Amino acid sequence: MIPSVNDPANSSDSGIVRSRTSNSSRKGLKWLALVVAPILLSGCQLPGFGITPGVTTSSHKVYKLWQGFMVTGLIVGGFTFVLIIFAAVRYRKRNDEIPRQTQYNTLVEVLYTVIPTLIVAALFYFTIVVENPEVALASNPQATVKVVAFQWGWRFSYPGNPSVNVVGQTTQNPELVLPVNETTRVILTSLDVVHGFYIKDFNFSQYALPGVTNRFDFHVTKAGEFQTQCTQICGLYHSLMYFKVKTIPAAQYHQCLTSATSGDSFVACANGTSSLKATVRPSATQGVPVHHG
Ligand SMILES: [Cu+2]
Repeated sequence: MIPSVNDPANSSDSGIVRSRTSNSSRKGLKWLALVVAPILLSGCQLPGFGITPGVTTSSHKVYKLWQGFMVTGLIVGGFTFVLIIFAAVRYRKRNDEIPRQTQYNTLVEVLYTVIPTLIVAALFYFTIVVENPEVALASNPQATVKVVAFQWGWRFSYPGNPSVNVVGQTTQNPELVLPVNETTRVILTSLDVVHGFYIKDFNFSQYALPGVTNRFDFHVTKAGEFQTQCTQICGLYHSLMYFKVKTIPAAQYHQCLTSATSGDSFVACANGTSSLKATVRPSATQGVPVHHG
């Protein structure tokens, strides 16, 4: 409830009310400035709120969008929290008299309808601006990988070399190899139930849906190894559905893919080792196992 200083029923003490109101609104503004100023002044030193800028071209934009959402949420949530505490303390019950009734304040009602609508519209706009390029498909991706999720593992196959298939399930985390500074098309589906294809350092998540093929592109900017996991509870061993992403220089990627005779030799070449990686067993290229239950 916002007290109306123009209420004729209170004309006798309207001067006192006005001075109280202006005092408290000045105090409120001071507090608001104390909360908002550090956020504004810190500029690009904003915290990541649990995520990092990541290693793809779009992960940086997603990172900024996430920061924007978090800062907006903190301002709105903080402001609402202050108002609730202020109202509870300032207008707490002091005696049995019925307090002044100040509903139907048109200005306040218009403000609390219009401002949240504008905030949501702005968040929606920035989401579209960031998301549309992220899900847009390049006309000529330099690499392609097919990803099949299943209970409870992953299969990666590379149309550039049909003999390269990498499969891992439960404790055998398979390795997905991607080139750096090139665009890779990922073609994703699921054999059985809904799985979540999530790479933390890419700030990216996509459903692997049975009967549906999802396509998206990655443009990785940094070589390294990145952990991933299934983000949909998909059955008994969902918690073991990990895989590793290894990003390597594009020249090495294409050389390894061309010369590989199996998924294992491709992964070994990408890791610069002649021996096979422990995470991919020799039997892993024999196809996706069938699961029951
Ligand atoms: Cu899963």
